[in-house]
Amino acid sequence: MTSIRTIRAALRFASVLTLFCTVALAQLSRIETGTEAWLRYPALTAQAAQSYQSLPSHIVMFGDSGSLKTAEQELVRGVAQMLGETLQEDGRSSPQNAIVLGTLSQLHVMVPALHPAQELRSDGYWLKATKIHGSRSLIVAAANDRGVLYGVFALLSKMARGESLAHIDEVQQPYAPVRWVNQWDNLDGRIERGYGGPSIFFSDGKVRSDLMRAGEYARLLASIGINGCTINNVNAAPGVLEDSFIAQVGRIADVFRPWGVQLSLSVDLSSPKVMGGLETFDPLDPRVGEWWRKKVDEIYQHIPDFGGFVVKADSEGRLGPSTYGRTPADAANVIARALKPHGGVVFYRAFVYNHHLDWNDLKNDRAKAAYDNFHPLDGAFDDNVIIQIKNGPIDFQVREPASPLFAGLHRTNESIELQITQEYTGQQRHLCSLVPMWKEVLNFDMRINGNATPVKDLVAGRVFHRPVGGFVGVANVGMDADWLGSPLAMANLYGFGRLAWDPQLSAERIVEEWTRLTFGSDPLVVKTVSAMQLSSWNIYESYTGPLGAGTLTNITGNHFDPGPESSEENGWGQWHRADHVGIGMDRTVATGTGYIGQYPAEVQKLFEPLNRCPDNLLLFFHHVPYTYVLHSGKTVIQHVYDSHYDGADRARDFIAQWQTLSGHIDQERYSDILARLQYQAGEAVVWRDAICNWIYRLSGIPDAKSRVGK
Ligand code: GCV
Repeated sequence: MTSIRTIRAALRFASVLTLFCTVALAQLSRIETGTEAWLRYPALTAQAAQSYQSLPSHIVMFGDSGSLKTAEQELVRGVAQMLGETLQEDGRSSPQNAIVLGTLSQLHVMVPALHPAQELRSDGYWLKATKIHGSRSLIVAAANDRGVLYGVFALLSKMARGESLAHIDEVQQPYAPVRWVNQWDNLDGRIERGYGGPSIFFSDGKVRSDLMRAGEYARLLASIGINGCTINNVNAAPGVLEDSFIAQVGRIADVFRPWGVQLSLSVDLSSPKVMGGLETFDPLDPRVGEWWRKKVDEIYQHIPDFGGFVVKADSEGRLGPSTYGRTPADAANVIARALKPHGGVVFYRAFVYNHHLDWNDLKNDRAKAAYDNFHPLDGAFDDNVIIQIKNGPIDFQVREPASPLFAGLHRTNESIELQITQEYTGQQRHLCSLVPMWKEVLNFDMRINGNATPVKDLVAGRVFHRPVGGFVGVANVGMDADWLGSPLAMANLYGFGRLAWDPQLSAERIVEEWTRLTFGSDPLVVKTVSAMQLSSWNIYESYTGPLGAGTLTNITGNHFDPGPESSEENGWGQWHRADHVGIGMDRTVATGTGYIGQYPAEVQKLFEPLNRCPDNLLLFFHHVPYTYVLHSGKTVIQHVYDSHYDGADRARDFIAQWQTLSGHIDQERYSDILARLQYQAGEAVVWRDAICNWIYRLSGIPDAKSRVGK
């Protein structure tokens, strides 16, 4: 008995010492590398700290799960860094003068009279300042232990942003159960579309021996309410399901678990054949069903809280059920049935299309593929299958309309796939905040049966009362100190998490929160950085792909440089159809590909008539002459010229805006970001000149302001 106590005391001492050292190091030698992202917890000024003078000095915790312990440690760490005070974790059970952490049911055993204004759903939490038997307490109660962790992060975020806790009484609930990220990491350590260094999970075909960064990533994810992470590329290597590899993956799940992040894997549908030794992967062959069942059972032995699988099939060269004349529902269901007894889910991606389309056929249209493939299967998928739909019908271009498939599944679970990775939006070298773009798509009203049915409600399963659904973000954090290769790009990871938690939040609020947490609350910094972030998507669009023509990037190469000609004369279907007379894809029902007919009737009326179609999506839906006059009163060609010049000017203005912050933020991040903005300004000119000259050569129509073709 004595020895157990001694060991416990020693462990306790060691953990306090570690914490002390971590905090001391962070405070003393603060070099701003961006690693801490929005979890910096900087020491508050004496004035700011005053608001938290009456913060209780003890922690009382009900329960001892991994997530609760993590919550407690995070709270101690955050308060120590911001206030320089060590909260006492002395095992007390009295909630007086304490920060109380626990589930609502545990709290009620102690204090039956306390109730939040609404019933808490899974992962939801309640922050409440109250008096218990005359002394102050601060309650962090939740529906489950993970919710307590989220509540602690919310509390610390408020302190870091200077919000008072004195009278707090706030319930927060997630909008949907699925709030996941997909990493596209390859087992050799490279990341598909990765711009922030090599994988934090894999190296040389193995799970990395040091998973410290993976644990830190899970902490970042948990702090914004993300509860799942798929660790490998959707272009999945079958080897990920080898017995020896699953055991290794279990180590990643172990570092995720304390943060409430469920691990999942992308799988190759041909695995039963290519690595399982069967002669087929036909989803309707009973041997294949049995293979998946055994494989899944094995995974759960190593990872009891495994989340499930992501499937990319019949897409960009990946094998799929079409090999055997089977449907995506056949394929998804066979895996879903193996996962079902364990509570796992299958995300089946709707990104299924033919990349060998005949570009000469004006009726061909890649944008139609997702709806054509999945709408006829509505109702055929098992309840633990989720159809994962990219926000737009093509592929994460700078502007696309919301995919009509969101409105085309009434008896099937769905989730939206947003790309945090800036593949087509500047690859984290250009400032481009995607939060305003995501807000537009999430708020887009599909008007199903003439009712308000915004995309955010469809994916959350609220319209058709689906059991599961939500939000998936494709992320590409890597070993770079600042995770994404750019400190400013982290606003997109933060913004994705915040929108997945609550898509009602405004872009302004999210960006301001992120700025305060990342750079502090100096009013000039908050105003300037927020304004830059909020204008950046619009600016990037204006010098890369205005009027819905798509990002005119080099699509057969790096997806970064201008390359408008690369879109045409190939089977990939990212066509803009520019010729000597006009530009744009005719997707109308009347004369075009018929894509517009995939939307509910009211939405069709918005896009089909040329004179109603919004300017910013005109070229996505219509082929028009360069001389066509927009709602703005400008011709298409003049708009393209003006937009590119204006965009490049505004990108250059970022430099001056940033320079006003000299001396207001640390030198490391100031210089790093300044260099990036200077690079972006140069690139914007390259884009401007490339696109303006290209379209001038094609159309032969001069710029009214005589800037082009000189
Ligand atoms: C993982 C685009 C990207 C590919 C990506 C694919 C997908 O085509 O360029 O890198 O592959 O989308 O989402 O599956």
